[in-house]
Amino acid sequence: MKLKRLTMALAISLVPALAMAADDKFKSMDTDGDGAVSSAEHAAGAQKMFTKMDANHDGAVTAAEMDAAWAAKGKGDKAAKMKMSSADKIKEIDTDGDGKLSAAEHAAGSQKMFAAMDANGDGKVTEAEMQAGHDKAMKSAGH
Ligand SMILES: [Ca+2]
Ligand SMILES: [Ca+2]
Ligand SMILES: [Ca+2]
Repeated sequence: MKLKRLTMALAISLVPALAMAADDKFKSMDTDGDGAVSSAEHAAGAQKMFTKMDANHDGAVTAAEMDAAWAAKGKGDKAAKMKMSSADKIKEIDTDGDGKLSAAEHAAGSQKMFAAMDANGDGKVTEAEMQAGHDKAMKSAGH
């Protein structure tokens, strides 16, 4: 009985935490709080993410650095389910093919992603567009 109640309490407390994580990501990018992420806000968010992933600060993000960043965020399992490794993700936007992402390559890649997510082309991505765009991107990239 006690154990069951504990499991229930855990399940209840874990679910909102997961939902909040996605919401937080959107909110952290929506810096002016108007409920939509503009391309400038998205670019700033992408730059912040790049800096965070570049653990040795050499101006390039390797697959290992990306893996470590995702693992630290607790998204490793999700990434594995999407069947897209960090190396694959890098390949998608590694325009000079050196196997690493420069800040410029990452910026260009996230700009492309922003354009793909902005379904109605108004230069802003709402939370719904972001969710739908991510799902689509992950599916089409899943080969
Ligand atoms: Ca905004
Ligand atoms: Ca690096
Ligand atoms: Ca590169």
